[in-house]
Amino acid sequence: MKWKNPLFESPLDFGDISNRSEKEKLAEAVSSKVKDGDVIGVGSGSTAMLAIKAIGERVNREKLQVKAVPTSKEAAFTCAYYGIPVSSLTEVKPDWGFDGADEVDSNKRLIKGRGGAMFMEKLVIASSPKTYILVDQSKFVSRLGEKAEVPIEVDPRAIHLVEEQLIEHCEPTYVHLRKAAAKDGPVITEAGNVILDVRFPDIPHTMEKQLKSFPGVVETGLFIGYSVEILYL
Ligand code: ABF
Repeated sequence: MKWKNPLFESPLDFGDISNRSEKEKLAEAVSSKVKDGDVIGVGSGSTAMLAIKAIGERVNREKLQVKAVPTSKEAAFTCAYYGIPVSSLTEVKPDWGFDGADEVDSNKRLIKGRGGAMFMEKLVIASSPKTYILVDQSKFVSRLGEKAEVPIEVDPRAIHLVEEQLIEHCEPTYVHLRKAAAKDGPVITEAGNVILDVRFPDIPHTMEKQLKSFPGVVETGLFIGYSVEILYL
């Protein structure tokens, strides 16, 4: 008897998604950029999942040979579900990529990391000559940090050290340890770290590098100066 993977039996509908129809149009737009033979960096979050679906449908319909470099287990699973072969940065270099964001300002500076995958997202974006950032209208801000907190992925042994450094050097409005739910323990990232969600009164251009210089900081959700093109309706 042929074994069927039970993970792939029920339809994948991604649950409730805010601004879904706008995100679906962005997903279609990015899927039209796929060419036969492409190695594609694949982001995380709901917009990226809809884009994987649109790409998977095109790839299957047109029998295109592509490879995906996923930024999370969620992205890898969704690629597998739609029959898109996955690879990794140790094997291939992406030709281009796509991802979502939580905030974008007029200088293409981003805050990402609501799903806690910013470590891999940054590795894949930094390895790709160009990444399309798919954003619905709710993501545009005139001042970075206007609505979103900046997530900082931290080795669990360094929480207090990083918090002290943040307070001493960056004067944050607050620093919160991200929890799975109000009474639960901390969210643990795929790399086994925790996340501090930090509100800053101001985010200067130098802040991404400054935060990375603190011992214990693995990655941040600030994406400043990367090769990105913002895709919106
Ligand atoms: C990922 O998904 C994250 O970096 C970002 O935080 C989030 C955007 O989510 P969505 O596409 O669901 O709005 O891209």
